[in-house]
Amino acid sequence: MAISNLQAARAAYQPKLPKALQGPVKAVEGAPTQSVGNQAEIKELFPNTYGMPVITFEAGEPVELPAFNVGIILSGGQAPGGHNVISGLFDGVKSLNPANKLYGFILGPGGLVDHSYMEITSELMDQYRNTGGFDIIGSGRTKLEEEDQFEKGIQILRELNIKALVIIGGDDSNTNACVLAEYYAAKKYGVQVIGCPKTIDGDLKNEQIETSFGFDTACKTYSELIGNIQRDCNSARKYWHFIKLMGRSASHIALECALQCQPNICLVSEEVEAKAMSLDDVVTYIAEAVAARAAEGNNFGTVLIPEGIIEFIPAIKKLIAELNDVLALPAAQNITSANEQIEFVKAHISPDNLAVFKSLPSDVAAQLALDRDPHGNVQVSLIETEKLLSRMVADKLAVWKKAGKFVGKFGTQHHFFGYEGRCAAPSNYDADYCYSLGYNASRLIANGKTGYMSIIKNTTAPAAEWIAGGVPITMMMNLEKRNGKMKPVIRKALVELDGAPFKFFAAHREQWAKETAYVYPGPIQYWGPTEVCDQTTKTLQLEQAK
Ligand code: FBP
Repeated sequence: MAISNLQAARAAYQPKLPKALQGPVKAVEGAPTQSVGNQAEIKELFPNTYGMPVITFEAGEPVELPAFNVGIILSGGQAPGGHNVISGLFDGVKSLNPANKLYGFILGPGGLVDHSYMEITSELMDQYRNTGGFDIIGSGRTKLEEEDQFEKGIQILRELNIKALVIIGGDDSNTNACVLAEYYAAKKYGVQVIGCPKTIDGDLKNEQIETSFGFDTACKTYSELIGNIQRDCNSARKYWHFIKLMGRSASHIALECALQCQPNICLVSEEVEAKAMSLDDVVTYIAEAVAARAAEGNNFGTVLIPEGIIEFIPAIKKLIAELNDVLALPAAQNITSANEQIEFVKAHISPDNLAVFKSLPSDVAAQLALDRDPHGNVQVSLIETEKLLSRMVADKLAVWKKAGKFVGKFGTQHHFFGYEGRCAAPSNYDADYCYSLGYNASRLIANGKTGYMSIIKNTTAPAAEWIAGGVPITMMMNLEKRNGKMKPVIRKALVELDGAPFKFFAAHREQWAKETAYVYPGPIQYWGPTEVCDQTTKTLQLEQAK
């Protein structure tokens, strides 16, 4: 396989580990835990994996373990550092006993069900150390939730003599990991299941999980691109750039990029919802900033838009909630064409929601009415909100121009950044964090744990001071409506409006809107001064400074 010089040099990088993981460990157990919501219901659904303690690893005595095999699955969207989780797990498992084997299931959870797998050998592993992407075994979005799938899984796990399965995924995939752990525990199948917190979206975080891996590198990659656009924008001074950023419902990516780049405008979906803003309010907010800059002779600027914003406009949120229920009706399951689906939706939603539905541009309305992803989420990455908003701002400015309220020009460019960052070569932070998460998972396995997520904390400190351990997945759960039914799920972390990152942004945004206060972060650096190469996200720095 041909590789770039950077990849060759990066392959030699040895990721750092927390001190506690550098030798034999002992597991220190905290107090029994409770789920974050619906405690009685979650306890009943997870009788074997509920209430377990949080675990912290400390230096311990060496123990000899018989050889065992481990399986690994990459689930959902790609995130930088996935290969390092695998290399950390590989090295951790081999350090316990060189005869241990690691098997990768191909193309996500579907590989477990279809018995599609490969052994990850040391030669194979070495080609992927510190690289971006999930291509070593591929990823997929098959949802593991049926007993039939779990039973097919156990057949291959037994055939390969696999003692533990590590599932690398976001909130939905880790919810499924927990359901699988519970099922295998209840059946006394003797297979452990461990999760790993992945997603560029940054919405899998809480008291125990500081950040999901990949968020750091993805945001740095998007910020480099936004910075480049801002330089171009400030050089030509003739365009407003509308930049949509991935992140599903949460605005963490947009907010982090705003903290790094200081654009003129950054919308935060969670704020739009809290202020009960209508689509017209959002458009007016942008148009006013455009008009104010135009009055100073600045007919250019940048607007960051979180991809999920449309879901947070209260009237549209209400519409989506009803659409989800309607699309889950048995009669909707046999629809084969998009047109039929839209007509079905129109015939079944309430008059209020129908009015909102009809008021939306037809392409956006159609998108909201079309299929959900396997976890029941609206596929917001497919909705062209950046074009929708800029079109509506242009219309408003045209009206204001006639009334003498707008004196400038409004030329636009549109961008959507998502896929560009999901497979970037991991930053030093993600390389170390991911390797530690994987290595740590091997210690959770060796300690016989199941239904836990691998966690590494204190990550704004140097890596040696990081704290390694495990959190029971049930601790993060509550009940939420999915595909029309109440389901146990890990609670998604949205941007907190009273949190330090948003407060910092809110304190500066007026100045950034008026002035041209752009910051140009430049590309991720791997070698050089620590303040350039080893900084965590601004979000994490602000959160941990409190
Ligand atoms: P995960 O939640 O699986 O980590 O995926 C994140 C994400 O990149 C979202 O930001 C985006 O909305 C979605 O995946 C796009 O999905 P797909 O890769 O299926 O197009």
